[in-house]
Amino acid sequence: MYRKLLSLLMILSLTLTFSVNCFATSYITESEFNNNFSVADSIRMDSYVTGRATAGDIDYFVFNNGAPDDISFLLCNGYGANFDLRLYNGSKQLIYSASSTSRGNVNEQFSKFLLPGTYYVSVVWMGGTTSIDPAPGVPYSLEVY
Ligand SMILES: [Ca+2]
Ligand SMILES: [Ca+2]
Repeated sequence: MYRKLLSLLMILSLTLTFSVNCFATSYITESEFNNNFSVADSIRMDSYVTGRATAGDIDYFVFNNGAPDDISFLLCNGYGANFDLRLYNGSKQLIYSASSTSRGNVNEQFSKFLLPGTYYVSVVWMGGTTSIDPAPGVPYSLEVY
């Protein structure tokens, strides 16, 4: 009984964490031009970044992982575009690509065990909605934690 309650609580807290991630009110915003590795925006782990992407606008971010750990990546998307989320190591080699073919409210989420070092993440617009007013592009939020 206690065990069941505990797992229920864990599921509940995971659900809550997930919602908080997607609807956090405190963000840092991407800074264009960030369309390749050399001009990637620096982000900190456990903080949110928001940006906009569309056809022809790829967004690159770079972060430093301080300790060997399972690192989670969450891209929240609620505006009818299909985004892919890609992870690269410090040598700019692709480690993982999270892609869904679904549009709409489909988030990209994955975890990877990462050694300490520099990593890059890119957000790539793959289709669907091209722009949400007033600014060009389709909004998303990204968290590395
Ligand atoms: Ca952008
Ligand atoms: Ca960009």
